[in-house]
Amino acid sequence: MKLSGVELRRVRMPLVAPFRTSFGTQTERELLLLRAVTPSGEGWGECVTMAGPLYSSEYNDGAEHVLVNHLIPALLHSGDVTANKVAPSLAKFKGHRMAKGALEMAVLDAELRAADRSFAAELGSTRDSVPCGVSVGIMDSIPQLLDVVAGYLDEGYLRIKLKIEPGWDIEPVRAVRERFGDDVLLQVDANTAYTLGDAPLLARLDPFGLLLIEQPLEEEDVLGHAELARRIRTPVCLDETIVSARAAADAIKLGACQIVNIKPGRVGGYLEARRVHDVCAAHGVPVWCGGMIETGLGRAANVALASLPGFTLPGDTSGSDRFYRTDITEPFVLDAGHLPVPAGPGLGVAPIPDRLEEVTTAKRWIAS
Ligand code: OSB
Ligand code: MG
Repeated sequence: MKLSGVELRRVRMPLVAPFRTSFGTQTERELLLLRAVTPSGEGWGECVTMAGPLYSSEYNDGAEHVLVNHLIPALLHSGDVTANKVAPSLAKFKGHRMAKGALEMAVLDAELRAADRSFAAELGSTRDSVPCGVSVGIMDSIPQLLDVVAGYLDEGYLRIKLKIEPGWDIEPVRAVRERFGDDVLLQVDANTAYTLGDAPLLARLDPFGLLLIEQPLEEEDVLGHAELARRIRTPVCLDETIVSARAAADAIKLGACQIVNIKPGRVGGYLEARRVHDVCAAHGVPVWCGGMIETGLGRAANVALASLPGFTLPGDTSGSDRFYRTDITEPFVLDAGHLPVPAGPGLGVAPIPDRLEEVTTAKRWIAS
């Protein structure tokens, strides 16, 4: 497949409500979209970086810079392009996995659309719908949290994830358990907000029967997570630490995690995400699909990935209306706690042109 060029768009979309995590509060989603253009059609990629380097070291302006000045030119000069060749063609550039993943996604979408084949079929899907969870931000008060959780349970979400940080951990978990009971699938996500010295505090979550605690310690602290996993009963799940299939294999071998959150952008794309799935499956480690507040484009691909057999826990694959009043694609709508796996060619969804123009703040075209 010849790559004629890539259009890069900056997009800004308001969130339905502020989303607060241990690393900050977001009221809007600023993101990069890529459109890979080939003689046989086009494909869409979504970059999961955010405005600032708070979740990981990557961020929008950095991703745009490396895409425009390094990654896209290298791909344009690499001859015929296939999705499988994107990562090897870009391997000499260190890091920037989210930017690389977005470019690979755009090429993969173009390739699959041209071949009339879906992301799900290509990745190895074994289901036509996936069970969905929802990520609940840090709130100003416990009553407010309980109202928000009640709303999501009414909507049919099958699993609740509470964002936690020091000072907002034991009490919100206790309150949700007391109000909604022990049968609710419940887990927490710290986004690196704790240290190993907090092990006695985190052990106080043990009685609440959580599915998992996600990324309690900093990204590089693999041995710290292994030690923490020995000191608490809640299973440890890693998010930020797992930047590749190799990182997953190492973390599992060192006892740093019993469960893995797979986010395609964080590991450099959907093809590496499948390899993370395969490594975890080979070790009997359950995985689930994380989210990065994606538009319908990234959400479509995430739902496809989440339909692989090793995804045995509900993911952060919520409906479009969890974050957006109006999405740029047809919205993903929950049906009895599940989302349908798109079956059409490529992502199975595409931006609605007028809607995309409304949220686009800048556009540039990169060709050789
Ligand atoms: O750590 O999982 C995370 C959102 C942005 C950055 C990091 C995370 C999250 C979420 C929301 O928890 C996931 C989603 O529903 O998109
Ligand atoms: Mg997380």
